[in-house]
Amino acid sequence: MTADSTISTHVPAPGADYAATASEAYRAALAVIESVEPRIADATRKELADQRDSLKLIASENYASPAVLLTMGTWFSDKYAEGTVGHRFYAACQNVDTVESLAAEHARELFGAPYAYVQPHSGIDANLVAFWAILATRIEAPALTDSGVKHINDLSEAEWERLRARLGSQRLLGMSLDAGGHLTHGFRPNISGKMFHQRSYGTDHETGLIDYDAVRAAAKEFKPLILVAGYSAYPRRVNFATMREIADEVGATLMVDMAHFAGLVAGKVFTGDEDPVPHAHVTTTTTHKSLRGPRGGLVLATEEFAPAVDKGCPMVLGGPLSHVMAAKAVALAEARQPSFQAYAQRIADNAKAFAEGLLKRGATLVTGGTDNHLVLLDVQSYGLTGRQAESALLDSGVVTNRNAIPSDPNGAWYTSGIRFGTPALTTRGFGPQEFDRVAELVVEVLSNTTAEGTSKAKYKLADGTADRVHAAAAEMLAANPLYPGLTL
Ligand code: DSN
Repeated sequence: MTADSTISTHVPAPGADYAATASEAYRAALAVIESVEPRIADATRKELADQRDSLKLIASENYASPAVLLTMGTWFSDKYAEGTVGHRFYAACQNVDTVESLAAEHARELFGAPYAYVQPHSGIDANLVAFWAILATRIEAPALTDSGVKHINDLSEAEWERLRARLGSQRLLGMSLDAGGHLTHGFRPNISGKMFHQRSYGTDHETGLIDYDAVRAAAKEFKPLILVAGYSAYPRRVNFATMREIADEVGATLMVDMAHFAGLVAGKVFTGDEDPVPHAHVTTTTTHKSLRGPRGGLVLATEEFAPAVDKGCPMVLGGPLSHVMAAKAVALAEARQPSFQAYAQRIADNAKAFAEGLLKRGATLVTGGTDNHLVLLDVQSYGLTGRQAESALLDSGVVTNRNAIPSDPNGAWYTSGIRFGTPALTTRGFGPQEFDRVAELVVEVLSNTTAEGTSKAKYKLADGTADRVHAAAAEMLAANPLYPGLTL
């Protein structure tokens, strides 16, 4: 690791100051669960132990604070509240209105967005809300005006069928899966691929980077209604100002899926052209990745698209999970603290240190490095598939996920890559030095793993490797405990 004066310092994870109270709460909760279904109490305790004892490098995971986790376990879970704030299909939603309003206010303030919708249950749901809000605004609303009616129920059968056909024949341009795009960006196994005519833009074969001229050319030729930017396995930043220019040139709506890097946007690591919110018409995210909140989704929108986004439930969503919206409000309040900006900077610094640690030990990285929170390692030089590498790492206590690389010869199941992310271990307190050591351990595992025959799944890990790596990891994990002070 090269000395760098910009490298951030350790940022304590939220929760240490109320660990004793949280411990009491969890002990009481587990005792209650134990009395009804002891196997669930047991699995809950084991999950904490497993999370504490492994090097979690899954780029899409994190550790939410005890405050966020505790907020999810309340009677808000029992309340139906379909509709939106002040406009519910159920009575007695006054407290849910408070929760949803506060969560949305925190989201607007945190991201500087005109409008926020906090109901989506996941990233897929957030993207579905966004797609249908764009279709409703750009296709349905003008069709109603043309027919001289205010509501779809007032259309004739023939008009309705024509509108349905138009809604189902729109075009979407997004990043290809093997370049790091996401299944929900118009791919056939996901409903987005069945809804849209989809075309993909990839990355430059030499550099692995987005070629904006190629995106522009594809957009001009294909003329999509929606241009999607955002990724789940691209280790670089995106220029969203340029993406917006391209969208404007072809009359497309720019939708950005920032699920992976929302924490870096919230923490002001991505600013200016790299901050999607001022440039996109609609921005979607999950709340549980680098943003470090509860599992869920979120949509931000301009005034133009806000009314349609607001109809996400019952348009595509079931009743809102009010207990999770409450936890989103708590997590977003945490993310508005200055310490979150230091945390976000450290995520990026750690990813750089990890990438440098791999590169100096001879590894091959897609795009040659990283400038966000993730690193994509090409494991072909170790004679392994992604599946074999993932399994050998897991045997050694290193939790990752295999991932396709551009033009992957092993396809999307076995793959030739491993995706690593730094948000979770950064929450535990790992810094650049620890990440350099983690890189050393990863290379030790992969260098001591051999493929068995022609199998893409079977492998052999040299004797002693898993034990050595487990022991080294245990030292680092003990020095950076998960939920310090929390005892069950
Ligand atoms: N599961 C998330 C990820 O790992 O990127 C998104 O599908």
